[in-house]
Amino acid sequence: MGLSADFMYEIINQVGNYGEIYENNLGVNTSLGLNRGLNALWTEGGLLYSPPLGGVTSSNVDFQTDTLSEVISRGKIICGVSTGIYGFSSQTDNGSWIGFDVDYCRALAAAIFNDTSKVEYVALSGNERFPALNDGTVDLLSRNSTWTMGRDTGLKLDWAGISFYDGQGFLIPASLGIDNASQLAGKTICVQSYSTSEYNLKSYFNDDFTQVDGSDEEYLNGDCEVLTTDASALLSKRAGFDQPEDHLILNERISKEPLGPLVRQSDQQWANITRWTLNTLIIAEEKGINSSNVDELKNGGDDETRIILGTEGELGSYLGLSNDFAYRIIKHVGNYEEIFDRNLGSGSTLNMERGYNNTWLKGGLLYSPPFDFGTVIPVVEPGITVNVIRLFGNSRGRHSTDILSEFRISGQVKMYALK
Ligand SMILES: N[C@@H](CCC(=O)N[C@@H](CS)C(=O)NCC(=O)O)C(=O)O
Repeated sequence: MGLSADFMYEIINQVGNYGEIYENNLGVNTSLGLNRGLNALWTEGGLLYSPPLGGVTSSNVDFQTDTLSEVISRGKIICGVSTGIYGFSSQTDNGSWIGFDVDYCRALAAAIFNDTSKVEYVALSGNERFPALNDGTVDLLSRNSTWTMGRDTGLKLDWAGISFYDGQGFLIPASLGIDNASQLAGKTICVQSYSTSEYNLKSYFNDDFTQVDGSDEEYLNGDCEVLTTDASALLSKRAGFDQPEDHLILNERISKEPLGPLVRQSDQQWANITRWTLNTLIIAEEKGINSSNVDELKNGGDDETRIILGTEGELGSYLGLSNDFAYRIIKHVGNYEEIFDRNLGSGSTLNMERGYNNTWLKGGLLYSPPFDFGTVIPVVEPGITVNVIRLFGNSRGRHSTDILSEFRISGQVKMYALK
């Protein structure tokens, strides 16, 4: 990033960590007396969650392109998915792709083409995925890929956000008679090379294990005694075993694995499209907008719902998309809850719990920034009279003809004006 190697040390040494800054400026011992609330750590009931740092990794490729224009002229998105993790991305007998990560690609196709079939899927192994994105073989990855600082900065990538909060676990034969991960030291362990799983494993066991490069096949062949990767992938793999009950997933999670779709960092517009496609799925669940009621809510919903669905405002045009891009996503693919349930949750054989992957309103970590309104006037001269239909902050949601000068605006204020 062009900083000194100890920049994090300097931040913490000179300013402190988040908790210190909060407590010193806003906390219960200050005149503001604020509780941490949503701003507590994720492990303490709040939403603060940082991707891990990850290993050292870098790429010199910085592929510049206008991805949206290329996608539109090509007539389809090229989406990199995993080679097969049931529930996330796998192929049916007739060759079509299904799963949670696949539905994200379909959502993107709905946003751009109003047609979920306009996707070409490229199956990529753990080793192949980042080079394929860096060199332009795929437009994005939607594939159990952990957001780490090392990858984000070193590989010049941009995560759209977190679509699935995961952690690394261990799958073992029940016959091994072990119930705690620390007892696995010295064992032969199957792990995908070039993955965060490999990196975490080495530091967890201090290199005291024998590594076999591989996954479920090698594990079932008996090449190793233990299989480790993201717990969600372990659940999915075990569900496909002939005798799933003969295998245990230990309770320990030895890492944070925030998974989500990602793109090259050199194309900000494309990054925004992928980010707000993910946020559409999340905010739609927050607001109870789903594929069954989206038509009704398009005209009958509250202010923000109409903004999200493009009935009012022109958010889509800022992304280079149709203003009803979010409507198209929800209509054709559904909201986050619908996608989770049919691929991973109660509507699937995996029957996973929502856990951290629930909306923040129900105790999970999924949280979308709000969608907002229409045309932006970036700089407003104090004293100027403008008809305003909505303002940020407390005045948000006001209707028509408030006079700006009444608000005694000074300096720079971003606001939305009547078109
Ligand atoms: N989330 C981890 C692990 C991802 C990973 O590559 N997992 C392996 C083991 S489940 C995998 O996806 N294998 C199937 C494949 O390569 O298509 C990461 O981003 O490094």
